[in-house]
Amino acid sequence: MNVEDTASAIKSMKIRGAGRIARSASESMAEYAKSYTGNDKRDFIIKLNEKKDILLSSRPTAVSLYNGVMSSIKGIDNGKDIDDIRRIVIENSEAFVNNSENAVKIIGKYGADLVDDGDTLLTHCNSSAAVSVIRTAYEQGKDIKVFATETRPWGQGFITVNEIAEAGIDVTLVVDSAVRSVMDKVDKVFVGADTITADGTLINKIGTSQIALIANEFNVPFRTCAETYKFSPLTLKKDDVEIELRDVDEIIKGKDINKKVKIHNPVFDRTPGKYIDAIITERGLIKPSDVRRNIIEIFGEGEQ
Ligand code: RI2
Repeated sequence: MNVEDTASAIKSMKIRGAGRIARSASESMAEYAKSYTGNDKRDFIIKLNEKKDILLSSRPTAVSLYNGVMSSIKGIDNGKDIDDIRRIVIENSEAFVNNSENAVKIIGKYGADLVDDGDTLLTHCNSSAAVSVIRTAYEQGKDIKVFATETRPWGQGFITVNEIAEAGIDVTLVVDSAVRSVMDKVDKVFVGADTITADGTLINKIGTSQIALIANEFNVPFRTCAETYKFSPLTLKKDDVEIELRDVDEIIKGKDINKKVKIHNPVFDRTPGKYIDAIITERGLIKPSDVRRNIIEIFGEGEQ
């Protein structure tokens, strides 16, 4: 898919999930590099940067998109000629996508090692990384049950319950507001991540922070499953991550509602690191207090 179509599919959530949007954006940069027919190296670099900006403007919150796109154009300024720059972008994109897919599998394994036979798990929204943990635990022969939230307003929980049921796992769908009423039956919570800031704050689907608070109240371990490209180098100096506000129609379409009612539709919320027992990454388990050091190791200190 070309860059413009990919950006539009990300905006309209035809492509969704922090990992998926990052991979498809990176792949579309490679598609653009393949299709470039000009013969001016400087023009090629300018156009690649324009395409980067189109993708980055499609959704504001998940840093995975930023990291995926930026890694696909890494080193283009050092490209010798157009063919060399093309090769760099294609190879960067292939490496990003492969590493991303592998990371989800590795996270599945690390997360599953934390699950005990007989556990009841709870998850929110639809996270490939969290589902990978649940599936892997089941494939290890553990007898598990899962609660999954509906996840208003988009209802991505329906995707999750179908994926889990198709894998043969016992799964129960609950509305978001039922989390506290079932937490006494839950042994562990696993959710995904859109962005993890340098101070270890998790930014994930709206409702996540309430689940973390309830898990904390019940002494249930709360863990987020996050490939390290969900870590934000942009927050090393300043945390000004924008929480996306989406069209209010996502909430009220088809509903009988007085025109004077104001609607607020934030898509993500912030869970402070103190409520997170561990971040499960492809590098292993990371404490929220160690995120800053990991960001510097992975991305360097220079990113703004
Ligand atoms: P994976 C999703 O966002 C959810 O917030 C989910 O937890 C997160 O991306 C991570 O998903 P949205 O795109 O990368 O549905 O683990 O708004 O698949």
